[in-house]
Amino acid sequence: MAAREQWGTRAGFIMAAVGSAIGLGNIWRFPATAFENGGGAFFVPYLFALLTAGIPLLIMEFTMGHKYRSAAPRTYSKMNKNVEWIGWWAVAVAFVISTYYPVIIAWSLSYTVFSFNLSWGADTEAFLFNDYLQLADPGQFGGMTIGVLIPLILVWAIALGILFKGVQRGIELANRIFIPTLVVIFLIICIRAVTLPGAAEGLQAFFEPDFGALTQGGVWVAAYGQIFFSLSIAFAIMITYSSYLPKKSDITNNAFITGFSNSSFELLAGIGVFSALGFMAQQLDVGVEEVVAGGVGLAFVVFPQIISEFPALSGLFGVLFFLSLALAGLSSLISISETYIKGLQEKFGWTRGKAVGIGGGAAALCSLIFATRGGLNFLDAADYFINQFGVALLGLVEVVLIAWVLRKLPEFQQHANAISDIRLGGWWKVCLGVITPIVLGYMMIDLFLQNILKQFDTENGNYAGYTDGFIFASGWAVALAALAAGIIMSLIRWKGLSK
Ligand code: LEU
Repeated sequence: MAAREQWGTRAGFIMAAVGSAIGLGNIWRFPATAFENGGGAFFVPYLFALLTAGIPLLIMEFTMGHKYRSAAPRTYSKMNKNVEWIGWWAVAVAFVISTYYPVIIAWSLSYTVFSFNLSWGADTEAFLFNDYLQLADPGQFGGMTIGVLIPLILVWAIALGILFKGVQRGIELANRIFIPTLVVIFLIICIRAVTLPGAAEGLQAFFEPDFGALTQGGVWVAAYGQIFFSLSIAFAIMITYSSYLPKKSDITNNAFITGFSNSSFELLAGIGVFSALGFMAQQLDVGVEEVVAGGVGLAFVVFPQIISEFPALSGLFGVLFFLSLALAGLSSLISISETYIKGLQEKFGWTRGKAVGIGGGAAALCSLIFATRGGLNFLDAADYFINQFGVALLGLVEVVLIAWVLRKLPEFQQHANAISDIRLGGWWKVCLGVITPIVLGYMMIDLFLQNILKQFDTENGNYAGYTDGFIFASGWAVALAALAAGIIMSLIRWKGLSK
């Protein structure tokens, strides 16, 4: 058996981990989530979630990867062979994310091209939904959208090409190029954005605290959801990446660097986005809250509008913005796919090439669903359900299992302390063993109740107003399928490395 692949340098590992963390979540998810959840007051639950759950979990996953030197399924099975299914469940959740995530990167590539002559015109909403996505009704496929399909193929070709090259010559090298480029581009965007007329009003809307929001459970749920998704924790990624760390590596310090870099970028994105929104609001002579929109709407409806209004060099600004979205997304997509590529390699003894071909090929094939005319609706439902009942639920299962069932925290603490600059104290165990399970446990009960009760609530209805049938087929079924796939994979015999 060939020696395990390893990162070439410490900086290479950090770039890759930061590259995974910084993604679409930072640029189009964070600013809108913060604004919807109390603006400046969101920082309180956000920082609380970062410090008590995000960074402690990141340290834990880095320790697991480093200690067991395996992708998630084998890591879990080495802890206890009865829990291998949790590792596969995490991998299956990553697989689902990797089927819709590249579609958003594909849109970004298209919009990079559209930026050259601002081809979205005056009505950017109609352009996105009617001209570009040609959106069909929820539940309908309505045939492929060629405009999405072509960049999607390109995204997969780049990602799988890099993954095929392996850890050092593929993932590490790509991130060493992507991440510094991304930071430079994004700084240019932010500097331009904060110097636009109206930027101050935008920033005020972003930072103005609404402390009443702190008493709402939903704000805390949003903060935890954002931290988990954004730090790529709880779904196999960071375990896989840290399994390539050389024996002599720092764990705790690397986790702090990764966590703080990600949050700094998130803050930067918030500043850039809200400055631009302030500018837009001033142009239209309305309040900032009237131009803000969540998710897809923010990046692909509001931003094109802002870009068109730019005093000068609109096209260039558009190219930079959408290119940064694509770059941030690509380095994250690579990390999501590496979870199943390495998992399959270890389980079946496949070469990297075979695992990239089969695993990556399967994900690419499934992603075609989201390139159909009904794609956006499927994407929206899958994203919501897999994040709540995949990522957040897995986070809870993971901490409860490790802290209380297997009681591994003292052993992990020793392992990390033996090789790290920063020593972990009792606070780390309190965060993972007490605070995180309580907050996440409460959140999950509330979420289940809300989503189940919604099926009977004729007034407020389902998530985003979708029908029961659609929510079941595109939401619940996807989240359940990931769990089922995890269990089935764990029942198959190991043909590669021993478990
Ligand atoms: N952390 C990434 C982001 O913020 C997402 C993850 C699924 C790789 O976009």
